[in-house]
Order: sequence, then C-alpha cells, then structure tokens
Amino acid sequence: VMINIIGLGYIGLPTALMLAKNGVEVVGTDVNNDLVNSLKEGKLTFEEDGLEELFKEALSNKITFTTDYQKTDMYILAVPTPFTNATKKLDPKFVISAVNNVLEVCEKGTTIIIESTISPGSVDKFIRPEIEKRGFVIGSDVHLVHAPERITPGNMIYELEHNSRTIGADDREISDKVKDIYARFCKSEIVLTDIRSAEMSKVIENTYRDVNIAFANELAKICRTDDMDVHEITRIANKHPRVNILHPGPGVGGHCISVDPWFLVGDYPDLTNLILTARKINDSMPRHVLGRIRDIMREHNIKDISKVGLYGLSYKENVDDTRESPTLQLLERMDEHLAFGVKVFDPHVKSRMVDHQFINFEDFINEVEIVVVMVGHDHIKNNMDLIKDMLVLDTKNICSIEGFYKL
Ligand code: SAJ
Repeated sequence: VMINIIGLGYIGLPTALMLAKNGVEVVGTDVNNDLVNSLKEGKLTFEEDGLEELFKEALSNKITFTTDYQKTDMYILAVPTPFTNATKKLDPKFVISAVNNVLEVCEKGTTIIIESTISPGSVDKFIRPEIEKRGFVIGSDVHLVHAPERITPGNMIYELEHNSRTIGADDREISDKVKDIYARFCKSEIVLTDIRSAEMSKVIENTYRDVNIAFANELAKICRTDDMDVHEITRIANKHPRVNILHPGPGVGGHCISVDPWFLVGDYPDLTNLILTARKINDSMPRHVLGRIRDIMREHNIKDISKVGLYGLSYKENVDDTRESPTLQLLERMDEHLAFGVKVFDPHVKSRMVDHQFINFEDFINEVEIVVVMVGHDHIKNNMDLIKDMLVLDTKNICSIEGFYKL
C-alpha cells in the first residue's frame, strides 16, 4: 500500500517518517514549497527529540516529498485546523480543500484518514456534504476515517509508538484495514469506534486537561492571597491515592489545550459552565503573573519595566512552538497596561518574534534585574547558577533556589 500524507507539520511529518520507517511506501505532500525542498535536502523543519534519527531511518525506505497529490487508495490528512478566536469555531477550510484535492486524483474506493483535530460533528457537517455534492458515494467510492493523534510535542516519537490510538470509521472492514496500518508502529491498544465518538473523545481529552490545569491555577491564586505555598500543599494532597492535582503555571498555551474546549463551549453553550470557567481561569493567569511582577518591582523599588525579562517564548518546555504561548498573552496584557520595553529570551526560538527579544542568554540577563521564568526549558535548569543571585519569579516552580518568587 502507498500512503499519501497531506500536511507535513508537527503531526504529518513524524507520522510520515514513522510509517516509512516501518516499511510503508509514503509520499509526503505539503503546499509549502520551501518546506518540501527543505525535506528533500534532508533538513528538518522543526526541532523534536529523536526526529533526526527517525528521518534517517525513514529515508532508508521509500519516502518522497512533493507538493502534488498522488493517485493511491489511502490518504492521511494532517493539515491545520485553524481556530478563529472571534467565533471560537474551527475553520475546516484546509481539510475541505485537501479532501477536494484527494478526490481529484484518488482511486475508486480510496480511504481518507483525517488526523487533524476537528470539532465534534465536523465530518458530518462539513466533510460528507462536500464529498457527496461532487457525486461521490461515501462507503463505496470513498471511505472516511477519523484517527486523531495524541502525541505531545517534546515527546512525539515515543508517544507515536506508545499512546493508544482511536480509529473512527463508518464500517468495520475499513477500520480493520486502517488499524493494520497504525499497528505497524503503534504498540499500544488501537480502539475502534464511529467517527463522531472519535471526534468527541479527542476534544474531551484536552478539555479534561484544561479543567484540571485551571483547578491548579485557582489553587495558586488562593494560596497567594494568604502567602501559602501551593506547590507544597498540592505535593502533600497528591499523596492521596486518588488525587492528582496538576501544576499551576503562567497560563495555558499551545494550539490544543487552549483551543479544543471552545468547541464544546461553542456547540453546547448552556451546558459548559465548568469548561468555560476553566478557560477563563487559565486565560487569567498572565494577568496574575503581571500582578506578581508588580509586587516584586514595588518591593525592590524598581520603577523601570524594561528591567523585567521574560524567559521563555514557546508555549511549553523544550519546544520551539510559540502558538498561544502564555508569554505572548502576557506581552499583550502589558501593552494594554502601556508597559512597553520588557525584554524576552527563549533558547529554542531562533527567529525574532517580539520587540526587545534577545538571541543570547548572557546579554539578556545582563540587561534585566528581574527574570520571570515563564517556560521550564532544560536550558534554564542547566543555567541556574547564572540567575541564582538575581530577582527571579519562577512561575513554573522549577527552581529550588531559596528566595526565588513563585506564582
Ligand atoms: N500546563 C500547565 N500545567 C500543567 C500542564 C500543562 O500549565 O500541569 C500548560 C503547559 O505549560 C502548556 C499547556 O498547558 O502551556 C499545554 O501543555 P500540555 O503539556 O498540556 O500539552 P500539549 O498542548 O503539548 O499537548 C496536548 C496533549 N493532550 C493531553 O495531554 C490530554 C497531547 O496528548 C495532545 O496530543 C495535544 O494536546 C494535541 O495535539 O491535542
């Protein structure tokens, strides 16, 4: 079988390489010509532990990269599903255009596997009508599958092989066929279900996490009010066999946890009080961090906001993805408060994204008096000695240095 993977981003590329490594003939397709050329030259387009190694293993098998769609009987769509903040809705335009492009070239009876996260009901609402209005019969001319990914950036390769996988399909014969494909690299349970359940289970996984992070964040605010140590208190509470409180932080970033809950709020507005409140709590954390920065400035009589440096621009540790990052949210809040000039550094973010962004760590810390640790990169854990004598607000609780400020 030859599989054409459409979309070579954070999900499509590791999936394409993993399939090729396991003997599947793969054609990787992306609309971005530069990205395709970079892959053709053997250059990866983002950093991820183990991806270089996987790339080499894949290249020793049959894998090619192109901007064209291929004629075959199986496609995996891993294209972006952008989320418009205004409507809190998912825009399925890239999935729809990919499906249309597949229908131009595919063989009769082809299987289209959608891996992109799509809001519950999207296949019924957007994809099926698009296919049927072109005269294709779903279930014979073309088969639909939704196989959402669960891999987490920073640990993708391991999780591709060890996370359970969900295959949502209309009929058993197709889900068995697709299960065999994923079983080539997935060593964990592969669960077969219908498409709508696959859409819904994916979204509630991330929503579950957002609600639980919000609980930890609310505890941080409560403890702050009475100068208690939320980390010590939750460490103790987590000794309970059925308690597992997550970590408070400076906000919830990323293109997943901060987005997927809105699909449920949007579709079930009268039933999602808890989910909506959790989103609001998490989105309030950058403002909480700003309050803590002001506490420290007041305490040390520092008037100049440009003496504050934010360490970390990505949305979480050891990744270069800055989508919805808490630091970007915090910078927006600061602009609202006319607090310009704050400095930024992230060892993983090479391109200049914001004003006053430093590329060199030492230059960065020499220019500031307060370092706000917004992301728990290994880099800062390995460079603690360079900041140990500074004023530090450790929002991720990764530094165990006496006197460092916490959330
Ligand atoms: N965060 C906290 N406190 C915590 C855990 C996370 O503040 O205790 C923050 C992180 O700093 C980050 C954000 O939440 O800003 C999201 O990070 P994350 O570690 O929760 O996960 P993601 O967004 O990298 O990946 C999630 C994962 N989903 C779940 O853990 C249920 C991953 O398995 C999914 O594949 C991914 O979303 C996705 O693509 O949907």
